[in-house]
Amino acid sequence: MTPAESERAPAATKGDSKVLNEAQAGHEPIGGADASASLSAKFAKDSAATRALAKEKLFNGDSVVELREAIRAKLVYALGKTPESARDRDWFAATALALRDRVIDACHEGTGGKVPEKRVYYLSLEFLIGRLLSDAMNNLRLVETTKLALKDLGVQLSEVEEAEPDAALGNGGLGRLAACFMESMASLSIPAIGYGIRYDHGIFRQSMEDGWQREAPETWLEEGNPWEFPRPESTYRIGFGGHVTMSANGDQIRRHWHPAETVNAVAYDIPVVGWRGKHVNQLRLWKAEADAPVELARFNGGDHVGAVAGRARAESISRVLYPSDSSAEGQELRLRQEYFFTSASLQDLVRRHLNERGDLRSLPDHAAIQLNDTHPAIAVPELMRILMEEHDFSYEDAWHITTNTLGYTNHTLLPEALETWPVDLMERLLPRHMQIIYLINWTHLEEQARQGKSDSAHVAAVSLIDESHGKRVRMGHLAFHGSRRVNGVSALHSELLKTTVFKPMHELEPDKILNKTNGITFRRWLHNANPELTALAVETVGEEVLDDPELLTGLADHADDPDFRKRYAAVRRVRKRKLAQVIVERTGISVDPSALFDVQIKRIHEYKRQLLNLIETVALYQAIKEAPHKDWTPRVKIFGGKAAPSYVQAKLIIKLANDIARTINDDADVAGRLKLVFLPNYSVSLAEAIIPAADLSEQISTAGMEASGTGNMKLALNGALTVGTLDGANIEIRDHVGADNIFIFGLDAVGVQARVGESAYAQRAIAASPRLAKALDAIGSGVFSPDERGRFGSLVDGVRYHDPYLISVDFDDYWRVQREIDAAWKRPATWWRAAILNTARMAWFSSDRSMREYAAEIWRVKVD
Ligand code: 26W
Repeated sequence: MTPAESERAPAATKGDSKVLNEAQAGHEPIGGADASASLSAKFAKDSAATRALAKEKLFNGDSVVELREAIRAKLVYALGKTPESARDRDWFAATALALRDRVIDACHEGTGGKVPEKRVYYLSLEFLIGRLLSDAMNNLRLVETTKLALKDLGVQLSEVEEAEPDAALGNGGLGRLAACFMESMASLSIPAIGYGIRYDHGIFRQSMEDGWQREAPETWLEEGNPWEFPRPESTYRIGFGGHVTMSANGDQIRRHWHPAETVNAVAYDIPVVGWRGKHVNQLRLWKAEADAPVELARFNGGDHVGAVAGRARAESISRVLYPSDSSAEGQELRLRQEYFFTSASLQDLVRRHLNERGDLRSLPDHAAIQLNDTHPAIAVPELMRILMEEHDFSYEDAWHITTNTLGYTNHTLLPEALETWPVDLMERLLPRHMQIIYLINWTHLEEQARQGKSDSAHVAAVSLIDESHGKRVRMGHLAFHGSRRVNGVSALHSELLKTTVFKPMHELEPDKILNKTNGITFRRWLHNANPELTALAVETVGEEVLDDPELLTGLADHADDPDFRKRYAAVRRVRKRKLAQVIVERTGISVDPSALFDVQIKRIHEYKRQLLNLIETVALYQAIKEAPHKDWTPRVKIFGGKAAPSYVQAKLIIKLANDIARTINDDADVAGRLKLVFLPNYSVSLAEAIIPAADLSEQISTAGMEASGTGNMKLALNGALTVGTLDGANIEIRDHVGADNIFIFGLDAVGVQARVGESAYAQRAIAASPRLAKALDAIGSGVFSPDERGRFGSLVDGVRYHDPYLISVDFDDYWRVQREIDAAWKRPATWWRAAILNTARMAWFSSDRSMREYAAEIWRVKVD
């Protein structure tokens, strides 16, 4: 935002608290607290009206009775409970089962049993889908019907919704993206199957113990999962280890893999219903089961424990999600998970293709397999193995089929996140695959030699095997080479792929890398998460906005209407009150809903720079204490996110946030101006509560390091203004919402690259910034950790002496833009105008747009 948009800030004189209150009044709902309560009721009515307007399919008295009886029958006959004894969790299961029936009806109506021309197979080790009830109700247009049916049974829908555990089968961005894509493909009627793992335990539950992160196992399946269908008839054998033999048939040599160990992959399907129930896809998750649950001979021989040891080993494959989303830890169990789900998925889709079409030669015409990062990259040799070993294809034909069926999406450039597997581990666990990888690599390097490119530097750069520190398979190179198209997830990221990690590969095939900027599903992140804002949009631009987000643009015409601004601001106010309640319930901290809610929610990682935000918080705290009577803009800094359990520095950052919170929240000198809250156990459902209540969205990664970001899109769509670097999709968000409606600061990716080449940049930056030096001194000397003064020494020294994430270099500009934001908040008319323009101009970031682009340019699937 530029100061040019000047609108005079209400004059606030030092020490005049009455004036300060008036300045804030622009952020109050019309009429204050009472009016806000009645507004809440009005919105509830509005959204009912909106939904009725939007023609809920079965919205009439009969269908309420019908659904009520269906829910009652599920409770009694499927769950064996009585309405009197049922807990919310039972009502949830009964409601989910009743709705699942309707999803299945929609599925049968939609496809009519026809074999689709082409299917998308989305292979992902993570699907962070969250709760499914509101998605299902909304997409079936049964929200009001369900609410009334439950009311008749004496139950409140909101309580039932709260009783659903999150399906948290993912770490962060990559897993949530897969969930948004699944919803969008169903809504666009793109025939698709998502393939992943049915983890018993999703991402760990985070709690705080004296400000430190503690992890506890997550138990979403404890009481079963009413959405899923077990499909024991779709079970595949997955081999590990063993040896390879050869046989000759004329001049044809064939190889046969004899695994030492096999594990069964059993399918569980979760239906994914699209918008208005027109189409239903499946999410097929694999559970690992032992071949023989008990080794009988051992059991009968008296070794009762040893007899079930094999079972425990086999089943450990789908036991738990790896909680690291930024460093490849290289553990054997992880490789077993990757191969397990990839092999099961490929066997399943090959079998389906053969049933439907009879001949695997036509696989590329009828199947597009998308690899979500390199986690399923073993698909390249596995599909080759299936084709050559089980279906007698020649190497050349198998390669043609493979490379015309696979696509690969890259989600990170961080070197520590790029997967490589030691060759000796691969040889031990997947001996046949290692042979095939060598064969692919040999063919690949022969082709280079044929083109006269056999100098050792070139060969080392394009080889699928990295020999620089022991021999390791580069999974990124393997996925790149085995795919028809490779894509990055934002414009900047896709360009950086071409100039950094994949530069040598890109030069060989310059048309292979495409950009497909990420998106989010508006059904979940606007319609379901923010029904009040949705009601306002429907009322303003018409109910068609539910089908076509481009119509949100029409809101821009009202951005200068003071009345509309008030209504838009009142919606935010309702959500901020709700969030304030969540905050006090979960942390005991009470916050003022009229303060600016400044939100940073995402995984805790050094490159995302929560530490920059915390240092700025300390500097602000110090500035307020020095001039307590200045007209500071009241702020609540809200943080949420999990740290990988083994990531020491990230866990220390959480502790720092909590230590700062304890100090400043109790300090009367800053009361009413500054608070800090760390909300524990960030999750999809907590995000749904935070995002509609956010005024400011922190997207402050070191430029060049955040591949895209998708939280940035959710927050901007809901009208939070972004403070961000020119990184990932922030750049495209700026292009859409307009440079006047976003706060950009700091070095860009080129600037970062130049600066890291210099020496002592951190020392110089700190010497030039007394404010930064003072904040670092406070943290480093134990002002926030009097019980252990040296606790944060390593964090502070990291910034002072090394600072690979350039916190020191970007600090002053960050401080500058934050003060600009303080000033902008005092001009409510301008603030709300910018917020409205954000909502109005974010339509392009719908994952429907992303999916249409993938369909047209990568998968070659028709979308009506
Ligand atoms: C092997 C360990 C590991 C696990 C997961 C390394 C890296 C990952 C993911 C690729 C990390 C991830 O989630 N990346 C995020 O993907 C989002 C969706 O494209 C982007 O929006 C985020 O910017 C990116 O960090």
